[in-house]
Amino acid sequence: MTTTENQANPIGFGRMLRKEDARFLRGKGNYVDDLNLPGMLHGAVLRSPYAHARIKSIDISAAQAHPKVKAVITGEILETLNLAWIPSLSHDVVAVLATDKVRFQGQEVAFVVAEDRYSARDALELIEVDYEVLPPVVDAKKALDKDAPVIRDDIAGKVDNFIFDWESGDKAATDEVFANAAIVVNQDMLYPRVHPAPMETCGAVAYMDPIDQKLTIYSTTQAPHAHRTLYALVAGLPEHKLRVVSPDIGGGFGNKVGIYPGYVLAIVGSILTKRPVKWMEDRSENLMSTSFARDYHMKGSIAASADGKILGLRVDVLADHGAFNNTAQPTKFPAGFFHVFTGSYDLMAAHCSVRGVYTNKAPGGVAYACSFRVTEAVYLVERMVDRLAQELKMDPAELRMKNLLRPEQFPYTSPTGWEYDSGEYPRALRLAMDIAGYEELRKEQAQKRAKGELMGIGISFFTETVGAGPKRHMDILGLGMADGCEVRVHPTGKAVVRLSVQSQGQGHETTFAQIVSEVTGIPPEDIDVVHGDTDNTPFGLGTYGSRSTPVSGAAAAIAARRVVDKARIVASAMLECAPEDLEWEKGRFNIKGDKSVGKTMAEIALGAHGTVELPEGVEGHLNAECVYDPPNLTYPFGAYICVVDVDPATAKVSVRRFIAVDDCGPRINPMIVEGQVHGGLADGVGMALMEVIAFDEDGNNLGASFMDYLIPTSLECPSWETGATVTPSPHHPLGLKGVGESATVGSPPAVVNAVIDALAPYGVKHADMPLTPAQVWQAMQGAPYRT
Ligand code: MCN
Ligand code: CUM
Repeated sequence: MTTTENQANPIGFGRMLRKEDARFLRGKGNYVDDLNLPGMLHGAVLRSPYAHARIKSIDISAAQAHPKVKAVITGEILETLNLAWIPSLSHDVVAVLATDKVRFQGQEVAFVVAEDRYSARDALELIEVDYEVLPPVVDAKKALDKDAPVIRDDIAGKVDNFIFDWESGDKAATDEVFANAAIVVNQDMLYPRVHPAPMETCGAVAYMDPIDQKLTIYSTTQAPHAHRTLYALVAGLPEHKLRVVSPDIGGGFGNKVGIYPGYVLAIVGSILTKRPVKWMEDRSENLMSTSFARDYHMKGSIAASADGKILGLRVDVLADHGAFNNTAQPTKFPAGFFHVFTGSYDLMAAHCSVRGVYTNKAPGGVAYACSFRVTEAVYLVERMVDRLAQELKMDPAELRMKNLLRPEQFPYTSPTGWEYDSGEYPRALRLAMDIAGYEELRKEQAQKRAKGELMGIGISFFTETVGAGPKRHMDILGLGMADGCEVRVHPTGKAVVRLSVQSQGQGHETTFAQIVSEVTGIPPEDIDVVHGDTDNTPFGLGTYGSRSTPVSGAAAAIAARRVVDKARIVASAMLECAPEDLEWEKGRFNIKGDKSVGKTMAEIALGAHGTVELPEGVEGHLNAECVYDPPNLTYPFGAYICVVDVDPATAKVSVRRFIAVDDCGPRINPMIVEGQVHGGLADGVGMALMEVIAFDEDGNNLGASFMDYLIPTSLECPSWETGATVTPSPHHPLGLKGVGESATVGSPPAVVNAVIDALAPYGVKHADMPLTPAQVWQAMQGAPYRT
């Protein structure tokens, strides 16, 4: 495999500038909000100012009388179309527009369609809603109190805010391990509610063509095919008359997996007005009402022998799912993949239980590069291991080295049933320690402590679980998670690859061309990648859970191999020899033993489309397709080390260095992988130090703008130091593992571990994220404090 380190386009894998940047860098991207269809109208959503209130009446007459308003839609009107409520992704229902009650601040109450965006927004002010304010449930820990207000009284017979109980692992075996362990450490921790906050907010343009009755929905979606099928199932629209187009997406990060009320409202608006309708939310709407992430209250316990052999792990989770259970994960897993929480260690037993509750907050939960909640799982185990190191007075690197899974244990089945495909963990940790100069850093830390300076070194080692998923275990609302790919080679040897996944910034137009190039030898610049249009791409479930490379990448590799297999037959017909007498040399077939006689892919393509006589039963042209049902997920991993300085006077944390060694198998494009890692590390610094969606006691969202919801900038980030090891996946056709969420999953515990390490002279054992100066200051004063 080529690993060309220059920026010239390689054949196959290697560093290569992104093809899509030709338009992005010139400001020529084509986002949903760039669309301007003839006669297009604009929609705006009226949202609830209250977290919990009964709707007594809605008066839309003044809004309807506005000269530029074309339609005003309420929940009552949607009820007549059977669209007031739609199924959620987790066997619940979600209100498109509130009918009975509003259940979180920012919930959709009415929709105005007008000639222009300004008039639509102006008309919202003319709608009179009479609310009866109800007490809200804001604290998940109080959601199950006897006297807690019942949020979901729309569900027949519902008398509490309980959603589900779910568990994994062997409870009895775990209890026994704990009963016999020399050391048990307990730690409560919160992974706070955060938001993916993509640069582009969510939006849609819907157009129902009144002539051919075809509905086209241009929307910010990570999963166009899944959306189309769900629209068909929910609204009873014929699927062949539905086209979902996802143009350029300005960041998804899980925020654009689900179907939002606004999309449905744009569709209904278009059906009612017979004109295209655009709906585009603003920043506050995005932060207040779309998929949040995390909000896991965790009670962890870790058991070990006196000399630091980790024996068992258990955790009880209270999961705040907001007002509707609309988390997006494979059906059988209400807590996503949280039960991979034993992480990278070889333990005897483990058990987790998760209880989901409703609160008066926006729904969601699975977003923000979470790998279906592996983020929460990695945070839990990596904080617990550090807590254990603290109690044992053992170096956290040494404790990890002692307990990491060893290469010969792979494939490894975890105590909760995951089969890790491959790994060389100690090598990755050693490399990270070498890059960091770990031993020297510890010496420096000791010298600084002697002077009263606070320096901290934090480690995390993570195992990711990506590439959902095998059909036998995983589906989303009954749809299997296979992905399709079609490769078509044109007569002159150029090619087009059609994918079911959808890039939101990950660079698929480049990397999928590189995959096909790697297999066929056609240069990547001669391969066009088509995605994001259900009329022009094969079915598949879309991009999330870093599944594009593990699933769709495998489909592309196999389809490309099928092209090469076919090319061999065509070449043999052209050269009048047997297919077995040919030898493949990336991009051409030669007669075995004589490189001077052969045919290039371009010549073969022309032959396949030309008059060459092919053997009986072999069809012409040079196309192939594949639907890939992955046999297992892929398990990328990494070792991260963070160095922080804490100002003892102001409690401000500065991240001085961050070392990240990632192993995602072979790298298609090392530059893109580094970009993915850099972005994820910034996410981690953000979550660890500043990001949180906080609420006041009335359920008011306190983070509804970037003035209040802080995201990291280059000023808070050090110059990342990255490294790589390469452990191929044994089951992926090219050995590839996903990487898109690795750094977001792996980095928060490294930062938190570093801060807690810095605060050791104060006896601090734990403090919850975000570690703002106020939070760190309180920890230094010994007072437990929560944002
Ligand atoms: N890649 C590679 N070699 C590998 C693995 C991956 O070169 N061994 C490349 C891929 O080909 C792809 C990129 O790295 O171009 C990420 O690949 P993958 O891990 O397969 O993840 P996906 O493409 O499925 O992307 C999804 C993932 C998720 S779930 C979130 S959330 C997230 C992330 O990607 N959202 C992002 N990274 C993001 N990056 C950007 N810019 N924008 C987002 O919204
Ligand atoms: Cu969980 S965020 Mo990504 O899987 O789209």
